Amino acid sequence: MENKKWWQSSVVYQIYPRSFNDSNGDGIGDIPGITERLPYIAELGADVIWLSPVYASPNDDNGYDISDYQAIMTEFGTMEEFDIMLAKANELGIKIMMDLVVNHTSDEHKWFLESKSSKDNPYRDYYIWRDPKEGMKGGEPGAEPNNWGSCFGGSAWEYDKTTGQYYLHLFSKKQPDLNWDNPKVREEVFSMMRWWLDKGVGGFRMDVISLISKPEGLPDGIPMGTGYASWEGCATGPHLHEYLREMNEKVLSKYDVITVGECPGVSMEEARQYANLQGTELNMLFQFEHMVTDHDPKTGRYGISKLNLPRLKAAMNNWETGLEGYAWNSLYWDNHDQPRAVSRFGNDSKKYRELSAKMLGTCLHLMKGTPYVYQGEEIGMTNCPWNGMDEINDIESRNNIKQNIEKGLVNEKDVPEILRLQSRDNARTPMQWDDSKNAGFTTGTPWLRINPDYTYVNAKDATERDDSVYAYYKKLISLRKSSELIVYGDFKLLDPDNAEVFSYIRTLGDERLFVACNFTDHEIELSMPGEFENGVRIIGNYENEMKNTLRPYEAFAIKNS
Ligand code: TEU
Ligand code: CA
Repeated sequence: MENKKWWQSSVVYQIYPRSFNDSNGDGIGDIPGITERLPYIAELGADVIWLSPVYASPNDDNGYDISDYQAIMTEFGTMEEFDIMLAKANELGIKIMMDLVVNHTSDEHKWFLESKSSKDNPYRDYYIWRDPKEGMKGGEPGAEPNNWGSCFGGSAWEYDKTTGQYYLHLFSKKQPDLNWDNPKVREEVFSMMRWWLDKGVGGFRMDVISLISKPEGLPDGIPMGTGYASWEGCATGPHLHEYLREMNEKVLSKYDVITVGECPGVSMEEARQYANLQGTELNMLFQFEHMVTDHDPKTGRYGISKLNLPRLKAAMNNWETGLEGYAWNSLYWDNHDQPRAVSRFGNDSKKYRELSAKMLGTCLHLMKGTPYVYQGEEIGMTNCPWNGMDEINDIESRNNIKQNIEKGLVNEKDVPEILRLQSRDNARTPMQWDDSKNAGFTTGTPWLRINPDYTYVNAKDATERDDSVYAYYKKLISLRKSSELIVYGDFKLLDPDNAEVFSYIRTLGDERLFVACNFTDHEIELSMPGEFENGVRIIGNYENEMKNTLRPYEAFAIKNS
């Protein structure tokens, strides 16, 4: 492997600040609360923290709508408290990777307040404004400039009476898209990035970076069941790689940082450019193919989803092999936008929760790429048993389920089940620290419901037991640090059509690793490749080793010598 990079053998831990740890009893997680828990993350063995946005924001999308990139959200604390947290993390050998949200700003950002004030304001072209459709009156249905839909439901265009034009918002109408074709916008972003890097942050996760260049002329897309064209259709416009190369040349190449681009809708061809090994754009990317393998095509995410293991394996295999030799991959089961891994891909019953969480950790962490651990995944946190929409905060769940009901794609009676399966709030229930009131997250009233299983799913219990999911994740993470085979070995999927077992082989020189994971609650006969018969088991989630069978949710890895 030519020019090895530190972030290729790193493990990243993601914090969603609002739900991580509340230090002042207002029911909302904050930066001093993060500082308190840094030793817990260091103990796990993570090298980097991906910090979801902490910037000033009106919280229409919980911080992904930024009103000042160089100020801290009041609820989260002060810039001084951020500096203390940063210094403490760096002292512990943990880099802070900031969340760079520059496809859009908040509509309360000063740039947008200026831009919307008049057509000839110097900031007008910081955003994307268009006239109503030819011959139609602004604001009337169908007058939008094209048929693009917002990720959060409805049209991606909002009519502004003051100037008689529409502005583009691929997310909420309080998140107007920046116009990256404007060099002034690019310079503003680059100087803000330098400001954070000069403070000593360790890199950036780049929010929906695949959307920053839009298709020429903003043409209509292919309408979905909702009547709108998918917002993802904007991915990879004509200037995208030009802008990322410019960002790399002017900013990133001057620092030794980790960067990961969030790229919904990305093709393999494009991905190989985004995360190319020559380092001219970003280090790695988040693709989404494995995140849609359980979706019902009729409803999209917000319907009754169901695990389809062969599809999941094919998606993971596609990216493990498709990037090989061209680009670097990220590895993740969940994040702040996705349901909890153990509920979605494993089994969150009392009997199998820990076993299947360890199986999922084995399956993911022994693949090729940089693994990401989402807060709570390391203790096997589960989806929340929501009763209904009134408990839900997330704008995406609320708007998309409402839209699916209006379009007759789902029934009202299915809403609780859909929420339990797919709401982003499953990942946003407060971190469960111990079995005391409010799971030790806050002494106040938590901003979002706490999962009732906190009495037995919590970090205190997990860090006290050596057979916990946390202890197992620690082993997986330290294995990666001691093995070039795990970091750099190539990946070969075995038995692709098998709907119960996910097995694969890693190879580096004459070193080989066989990984087998049972995704079911029953015992399965396993035909082990001969070369591993006398191999050495390097990790497994059952105490004793059995060679030719996989017990319920059993996972193990065997080295060939
Ligand atoms: O996510 C964009 C995005 O693709 C996600 O919304 C995800 O694909 C979707 O939830 C799937 O249903 C980023 C942030 O991670 C997300 O939290 C923000 O809401 C969004 O961008 C807008 O900034
Ligand atoms: Ca707080």
